[in-house]
Amino acid sequence: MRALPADALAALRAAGVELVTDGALLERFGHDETEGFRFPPAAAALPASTAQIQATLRVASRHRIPVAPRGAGTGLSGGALPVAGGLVLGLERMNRIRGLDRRNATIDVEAGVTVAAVDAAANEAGLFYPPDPASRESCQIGGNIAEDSAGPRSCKYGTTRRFVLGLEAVLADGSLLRTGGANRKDVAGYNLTQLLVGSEGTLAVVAAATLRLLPVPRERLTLVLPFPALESAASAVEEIFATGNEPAACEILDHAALAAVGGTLELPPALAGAGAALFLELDGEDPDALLRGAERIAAVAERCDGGEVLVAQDPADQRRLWRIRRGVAEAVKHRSVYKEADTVVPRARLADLVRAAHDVAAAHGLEAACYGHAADGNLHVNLLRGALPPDEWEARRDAAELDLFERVVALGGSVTGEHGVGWTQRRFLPLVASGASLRVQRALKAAFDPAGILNPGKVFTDEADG
Ligand code: LAC
Ligand code: ZN
Repeated sequence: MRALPADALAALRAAGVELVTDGALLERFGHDETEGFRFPPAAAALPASTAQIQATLRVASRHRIPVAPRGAGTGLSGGALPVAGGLVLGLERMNRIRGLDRRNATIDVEAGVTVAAVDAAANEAGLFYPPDPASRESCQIGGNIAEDSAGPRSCKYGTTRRFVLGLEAVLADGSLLRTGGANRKDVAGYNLTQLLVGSEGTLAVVAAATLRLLPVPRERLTLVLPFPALESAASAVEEIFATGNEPAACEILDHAALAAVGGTLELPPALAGAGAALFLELDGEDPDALLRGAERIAAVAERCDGGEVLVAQDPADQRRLWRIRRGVAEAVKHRSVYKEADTVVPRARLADLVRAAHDVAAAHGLEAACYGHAADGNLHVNLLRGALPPDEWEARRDAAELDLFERVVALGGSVTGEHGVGWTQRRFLPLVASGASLRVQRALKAAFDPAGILNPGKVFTDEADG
């Protein structure tokens, strides 16, 4: 890896920015949670204030050093990988909660605060922060904003972007950009806040954000529905929504996903042999209304060949069940080398998507583990290497993934629902973005970052590949 110029390092030190330059200590900045990639950077800068982020970017800009912004490194599309070398800009020391405004139900947080800590601070005021990625205990709000992350509760509450009211961000040249604020409505000028949400660290570095909070629902109910096959579970999803239910979460797991997580956690007997399962959360004010909802959903399950529904009212039981759902990604990873396709289709096409995933895996002779956010039509299709030799695996994997995304796009879907394009999905972006769309996206990139130092090699295929 090419070392950074000595005067760049000296300038960063003079600005008081904590630096990591030791090879062994840099190892942790060279990977995220995406498969087995390793791209150690030349150095990592860990600024502790917005002024230090500005100083870091001013130096990087002057020396044309590539900068890969990084939260906790829990991403699943390689968005934080420093593929072009240079500098990792880690936001972990930007970890202050600046203030919570009860009357406006907003919270001001720095980028390095974990999502769980944002929610815990909100809970103390009787409020909550709904987005709940599986990694919520460790992932950071800045990374969630960069990726527009989501989790089970996006079913009812929407993804991260719905909760971002304002940003304090730093441009590639070090200038400070404030967007939005605490206003619930604001149509003055272009909506730069929402442009930066989901921009994957390629347009600016988010230093802090003002987030919208909601009152904590008084009651929650968790339902787990076993099914003989993924197809029947997918049909049940369609019927649950068609019959006027609005769960807070509605998640789907196939047999292979259940088997993988069953290898790391104890499953309730009803799930141990199931072909698929749905995990639902109902929330609201009135416990009787939730129980009536649970009965309606149990009736749907029965019509779709489902087994007996597990209902958890006690918070500890609920947490135990959700641990199973949240543990799937880790469990699949431990089971086999894998490649994840983060497919998404309009919800009513979920059953078609499930069939397409099975067909494609079978056609390429691969095992697949499928799970995800059924309510959003967002299925993580994990292709598994199993015992295949590396060359054979890579050839089948690449062909299967392209085949799958072509089928997904034909169903009206897209090439990533929530994990981002990042490094691993770039070749698929042209399947959904037209020439005009890519032209505008590249022009935006050039307007924000003319020298192309921010997260190069991400999103588009024709930038420096490191
Ligand atoms: C999940 C992560 C992988 O849904 O997005 O568990
Ligand atoms: Zn997910």
